[in-house]
Amino acid sequence: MLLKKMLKKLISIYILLILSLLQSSAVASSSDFDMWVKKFKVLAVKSGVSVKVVDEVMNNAVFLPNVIKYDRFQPEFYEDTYTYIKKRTNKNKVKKGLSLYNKEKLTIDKIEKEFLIEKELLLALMGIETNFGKYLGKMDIVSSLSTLSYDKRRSEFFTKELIILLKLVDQKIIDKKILFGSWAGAFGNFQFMPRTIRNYAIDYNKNTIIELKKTEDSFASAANYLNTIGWKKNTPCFIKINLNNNIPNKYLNSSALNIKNKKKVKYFKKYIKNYNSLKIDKNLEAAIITPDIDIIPGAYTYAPAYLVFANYEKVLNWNRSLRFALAVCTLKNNFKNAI
Ligand SMILES: [Ca+2]
Repeated sequence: MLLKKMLKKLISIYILLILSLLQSSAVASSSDFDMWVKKFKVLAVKSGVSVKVVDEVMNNAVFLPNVIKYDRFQPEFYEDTYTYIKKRTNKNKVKKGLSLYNKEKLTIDKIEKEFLIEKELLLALMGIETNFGKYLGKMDIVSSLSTLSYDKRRSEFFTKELIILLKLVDQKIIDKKILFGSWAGAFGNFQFMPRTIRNYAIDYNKNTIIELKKTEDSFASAANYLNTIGWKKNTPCFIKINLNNNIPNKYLNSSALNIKNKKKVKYFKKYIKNYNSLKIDKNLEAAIITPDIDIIPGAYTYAPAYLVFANYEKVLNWNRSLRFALAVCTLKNNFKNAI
């Protein structure tokens, strides 16, 4: 009995100890975050943001544990390319995009002409980024950027993004009251990070403020971005090919970071089974991608395979993912057949 009592006592002491430790670490981490906010405010003012805006915006910043969770445990990507593309470019998506286009036809057509960017591409990007404005994200992006700047993993990158965001608020380019977006700080119909807003976003309807959740400003900003980075209207993005297995490995790209070994299409003739039926200018420069090789265990090495062109790399510029760019250009083609 005595032993049992002692054991009980020991357990309760142990639990108390654990609880107090947990509590003190929670207190420590929140005061650490407050310390970080203080230091960050000094840095922001030094970088040229007004004291007033730094205070107004940063006084509401809180540490969001979920943001760290999303950052650490981004679900590993096991979908093969076909599944990924099929899910994101289906008939429903086209239907939804068409209904938006029919409502906003005048604005979207005008933007297409002015920036030389196909409306189908703009619709495809918006459809894949936010399902036409349905998933804009509900996170307070000042707090998500603050959490990621406070966190060690990519602190430098997110600190810069946060300072850019404060400057945009300070210059009254964007409204601090509507800063809700993704857990990683992306914002609006096309999910722009602060740096993208600064570099490419425009106040298309000239009401002195950039509204990236509204059609006029968001479509014009996306079109301006694509035009500035060099998207060429009416030139191809990618074409599917069937490879012979005599293709040297060095020509197979499976990383979106750096597309290597570009040649004229005709150079690849001996490696492509369906070469003669490719409806494409054979003098165009292209590279070969095989996106499933590194990700899907046991994937058949040479399928699926695609020839990708300069435009494809512009979409990678927007988002470094081979599958994302394939899905965007596929959805673009689906719109082309439907509009
Ligand atoms: Ca505006």
